[in-house]
Amino acid sequence: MTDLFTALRTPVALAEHAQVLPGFAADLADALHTAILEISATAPFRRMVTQRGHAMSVAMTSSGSAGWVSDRSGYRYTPADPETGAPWPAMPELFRKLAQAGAATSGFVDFAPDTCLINRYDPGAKMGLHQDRDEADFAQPIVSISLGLPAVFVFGGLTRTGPTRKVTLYSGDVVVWGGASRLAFHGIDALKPGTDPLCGPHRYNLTFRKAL
Ligand code: MD6
Ligand code: FE
Repeated sequence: MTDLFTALRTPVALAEHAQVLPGFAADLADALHTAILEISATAPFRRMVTQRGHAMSVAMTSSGSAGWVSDRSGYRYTPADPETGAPWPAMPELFRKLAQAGAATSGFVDFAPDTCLINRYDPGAKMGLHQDRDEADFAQPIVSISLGLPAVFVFGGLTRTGPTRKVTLYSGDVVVWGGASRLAFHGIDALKPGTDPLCGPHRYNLTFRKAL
């Protein structure tokens, strides 16, 4: 019989080729948090505007050879931070290794992320249902790491209006998806206020992708 802690870390399937790895990054939470603060000292968190001109409630920055940006002309990946003109901070080796380990654990052995988008949620911030489809190569999965306050992740299918399921993501949880689920719709419900021992009033999410 497996013990309680092993059971807690058993992958939770969301759909074909999509699963949560509970606590996979928990031991590295402190180091991840420190790296986020370092990156955001160079490339500050900012609330970008959508094509329609609405400020997003989630604040974002990036690391890696490409960073995700949104403005009145649409969504895209850029090699430099448009706020500073400087290249995005390098992706920390810790980030890359952890993302590759999560991917490999989920059956994606050759994951080569070139970007890590960092989302910061403050109470009330949310992300509507969307697909991640600004990347060149949908054969590569996405790996996402949650840190700080818990959030309700909404996971749907390949159409916007299909059924969804909800799962709470806790600090240290990793989500991996690709293959048949690579273009699944998903979002995050409004963050409930709280105080996380490490991240205070925030939730951070790191999403790793092969963008270019
Ligand atoms: C978030 N995540 O967890 C938002 N996208 O804050 C995403 O939008 C996401 O977690 C693709 C794959 C995994 C994700
Ligand atoms: Fe997404």
